[in-house]
Amino acid sequence: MLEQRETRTINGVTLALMQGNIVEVEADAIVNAANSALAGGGGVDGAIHRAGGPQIMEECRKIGGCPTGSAVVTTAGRLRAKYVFHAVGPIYGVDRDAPRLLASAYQRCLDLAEQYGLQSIAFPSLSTGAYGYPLDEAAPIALRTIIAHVQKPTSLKRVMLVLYGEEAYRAYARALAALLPAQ
Ligand code: AR6
Repeated sequence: MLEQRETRTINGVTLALMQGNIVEVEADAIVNAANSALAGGGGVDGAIHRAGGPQIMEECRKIGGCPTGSAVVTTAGRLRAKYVFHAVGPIYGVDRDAPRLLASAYQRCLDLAEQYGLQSIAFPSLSTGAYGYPLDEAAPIALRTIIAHVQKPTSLKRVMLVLYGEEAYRAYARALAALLPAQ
């Protein structure tokens, strides 16, 4: 089940906090929480490749890899999206400069959305599963990066953060309330 639980409007752009499985979202681009080898894995990555089908992995193999803090583009197979942006977040406690790399992974996806002229994009909570980034530290970084981006001219009309489970949702809801009090 996918549920929209909270929204803000910034400069005409809707920022939505959703709870559920990101593969159920309909968006121009769905962001994957990938690894730098683009090798697939568990969590969001596993769910996206399972639901999207083998075409996505074929394209990942051709691309070959992606540096931490960046993202690459494939088509979206059977997902209800035009593109998958495979973003690589930092591994907490391993990668130096993790806050900057996490912000950069979100920023790169937002820049790709502009480059492709997209109206909607759905992010998972990058790095907060297998990569161990604490939700309460990651949520303000993700939200600040998105909010700052949509305060400038943009093709985007809707940016979604799809949170898996109540704990992740609450961390983002708290961070959003601190950054942008409810309207
Ligand atoms: N929809 C939305 N969010 C999800 C889903 C889903 N279907 N499944 C998990 N989450 P993770 P990372 C949440 O581990 O930390 C993979 O093996 C999850 O609860 O998917 O960036 C890759 O191949 C967590 O809050 O990504 C990489 O090797 C968040 O999504 C590595 O894990 C991110 O968890 C990437 O680790």
